[in-house]
Amino acid sequence: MSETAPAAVKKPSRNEELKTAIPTLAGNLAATLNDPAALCFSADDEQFMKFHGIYQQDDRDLRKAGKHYIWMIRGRIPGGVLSSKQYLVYDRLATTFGNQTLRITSRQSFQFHGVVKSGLGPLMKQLNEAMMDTLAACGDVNRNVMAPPAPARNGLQADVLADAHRISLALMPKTKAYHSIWVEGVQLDLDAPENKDFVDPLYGQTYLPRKFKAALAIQPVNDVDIFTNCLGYIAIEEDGKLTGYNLTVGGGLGRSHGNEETYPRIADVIGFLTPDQLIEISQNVLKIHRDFGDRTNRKHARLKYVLEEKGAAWFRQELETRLGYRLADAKPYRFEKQGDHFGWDTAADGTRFLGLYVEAGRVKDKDGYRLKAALVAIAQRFGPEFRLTPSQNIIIAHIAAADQAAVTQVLADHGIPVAGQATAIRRASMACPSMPTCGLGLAESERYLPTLMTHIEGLLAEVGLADEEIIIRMTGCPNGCARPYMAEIGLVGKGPGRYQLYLGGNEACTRLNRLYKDVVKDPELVDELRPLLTRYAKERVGGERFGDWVARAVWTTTTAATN
Ligand code: SRM
Ligand code: SF4
Repeated sequence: MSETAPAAVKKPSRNEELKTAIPTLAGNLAATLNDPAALCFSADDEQFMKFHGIYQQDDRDLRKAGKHYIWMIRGRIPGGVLSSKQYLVYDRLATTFGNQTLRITSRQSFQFHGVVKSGLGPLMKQLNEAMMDTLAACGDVNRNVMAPPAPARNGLQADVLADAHRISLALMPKTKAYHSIWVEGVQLDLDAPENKDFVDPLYGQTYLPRKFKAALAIQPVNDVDIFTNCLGYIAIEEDGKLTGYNLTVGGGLGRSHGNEETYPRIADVIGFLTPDQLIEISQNVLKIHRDFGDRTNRKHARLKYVLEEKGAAWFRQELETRLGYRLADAKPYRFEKQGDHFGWDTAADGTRFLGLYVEAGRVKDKDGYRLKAALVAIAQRFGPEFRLTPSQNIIIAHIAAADQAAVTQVLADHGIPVAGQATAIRRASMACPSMPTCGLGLAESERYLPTLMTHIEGLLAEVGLADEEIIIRMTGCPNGCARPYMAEIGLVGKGPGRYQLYLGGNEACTRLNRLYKDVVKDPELVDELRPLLTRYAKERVGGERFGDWVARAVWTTTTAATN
């Protein structure tokens, strides 16, 4: 008998069992969809639905009166670019089947919220009939691929956007269940030869251990927050032409309160590749996650943990072995800022584009502010392109120079100013949805940040910094959907009305911030920030940003609070 018992073999998670049992991801979705008496989908089907871009939720404001089921649907919109025709379909579906709003996400997509069960089938069918889809917008697969949204100032942007589309297509799951359920409205025929022993050619039978995220960036603007992605490409140019990309791997932000095994992580820069290598490298990075990610613990299953535990050198070697060739070394690169462009500007082709601030990414009509109606009017009259940004804002692109004033007028008629859209600090803020739709929210976020920003604007004026931009991001829980761990001030929900306060990210979003205070109650947030901002106003050197001042003056004199 051996002296020590063998280490217990950890059991794969429930999601792994589900994927193994039904690799087509069909679940029992069509039957429940077509059964008017069924109020909701089963717990197992909830997991399958995610791969189809759909979340089963319940309205948390109404919970006291019982569960009121609603569905959230997320689009697959690589690089966030939509034609006017496509935009009008999104708008119409949100009006007919959703809660009359469209939510621009922090990964350049749209979400419908508040869709009722009877609207789910028609919404999905009509979206697909308009040649758009939601496949793989959620689930253990590659998610919406991000790319810089600003229209081309040189040849680079169009190439990078085209590469975002190539990656998105190459990493799509191949199951026929999506088409069968949402377009044909019937359960997938599991006896058909192509479905019987279906195994996805890229993902295998069990897909990935967890979600996978990819983005492309054009330096010096890090608008896509490249280092927070599992897979990233930093464009390298020569004479305005794309020569290739630096590959980044292993970023991610999600964590859980009180669980030291979970943490945000900045990606490693692995090497350089040419555009013709892009697809095989993307697929092989994904396969390394597939083969080495932790399938026993979903909180520890992202690619970032493989990188952290095995190291960047190991990763590069594993990738090169799979590719059968060596990667070139990474080229020098430099990021200077993140964020969006606001107001009118001119693209390389001479057309005009307009960056519009959208509070918390919510396209809606409320009181005198009628953004939703204005965008419809602009789409119908001028036919521009709509570009969703990773900071939840929108760019109206390809407007003829002669139409610029008319577009400005349409917006003004709907209560939307083009000049002075919001203060610099408000424009640089982001919040995740949290209440009432997100089942994981611990504290308010989207509904609370605007009020808090008004108080912070007052505080900035009080200390003489009214025009200062400070990146503030809030989330209702530690999952990090609005990327709070990269912000100069990050607020992370801990419980109702309570937030963790993180400080010290930088303008280029290349540095993680640190926990400054573990619990701050919402009425005390401004008082907590007052002494810091007062000191910053006095001590900053030149145009030093708040986050850089924190890193210089606060981090060196305080010990980080504990998780
Ligand atoms: Fe997220 C889960 C919303 C970007 C990390 N996220 C969720 C869910 C689906 C809640 C759930 O699982 O039940 C949220 C739906 C709320 C609702 O009612 O709409 C949700 N995430 C969002 C969006 C809409 C936030 C936003 O303000 O725009 C973003 C949708 C992006 C998209 O179009 O695909 C969104 N989520 C992110 C990001 C930022 C990013 O990708 O750039 C992150 C951090 C980066 C990362 O992935 O590491 C993020 N979301 C998470 C996590 C934590 C994952 C982890 O590694 O632990 C969860 C929880 C989970 O997956 O179990 C989550
Ligand atoms: Fe929900 Fe948390 Fe994501 Fe906010 S950060 S949307 S509360 S999962």
